[in-house]
Amino acid sequence: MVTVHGANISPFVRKVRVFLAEKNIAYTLQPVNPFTAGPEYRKLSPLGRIPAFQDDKTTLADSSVICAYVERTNPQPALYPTEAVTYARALWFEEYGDGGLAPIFGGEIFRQRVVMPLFFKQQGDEAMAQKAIAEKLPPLFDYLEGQIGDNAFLVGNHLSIGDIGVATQFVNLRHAGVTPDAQRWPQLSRYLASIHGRPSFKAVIEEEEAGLKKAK
Ligand SMILES: N[C@@H](CCC(=O)N[C@@H](CS)C(=O)NCC(=O)O)C(=O)O
Repeated sequence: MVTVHGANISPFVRKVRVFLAEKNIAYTLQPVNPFTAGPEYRKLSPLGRIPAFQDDKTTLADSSVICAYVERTNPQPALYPTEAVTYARALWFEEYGDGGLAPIFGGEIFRQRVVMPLFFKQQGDEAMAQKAIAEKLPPLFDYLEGQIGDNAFLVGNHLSIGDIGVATQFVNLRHAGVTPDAQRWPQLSRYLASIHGRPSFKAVIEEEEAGLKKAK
């Protein structure tokens, strides 16, 4: 039996949940708030972050580690390309999401507009969010627009960890009321609608939207 530990609005928890859903692997989501979790949780996740993962063989932390492990234990359908260049490109897009998009989408926008008011009952820094939206998002969107072109996926002809790693970050942006302008970024908008429309993403997005609505 597989258990994922974490909160559903985390982009990294979502990355693992979508990955498991695409692999058709059943799991239980064990709720963990990383900001209030006690020292016991560090036995699962030594840095105290979410997600953590358990199956009958091991315990793991970090969404990238978890996904890479699940690919080895459950190779089909393949979510990492096998050829060297496309494999590296898929890893690059995963990192673009984790290291490039997350600090801005998460820290500067989602945290200010959603986490602070809903979960900390404090006013977020709306000026920070506005500045990030105006100045930091356009170059990130421009890059993705150029990389996607008229393709269905970022790498090759199949969904990969690169798509999951990028698209999961856009869910947090969407929760914060921001979506790329379809006039200015038509390919990115089309691409996101398609990836977020997959059953794997759709299910978690609907669950999260219901939870956020309830928390308001
Ligand atoms: N590289 C990690 C990042 C995970 C991460 O930063 N999770 C956040 C929530 S979205 C967290 O646990 N933050 C609490 C903390 O850093 O103490 C992964 O991919 O799993």
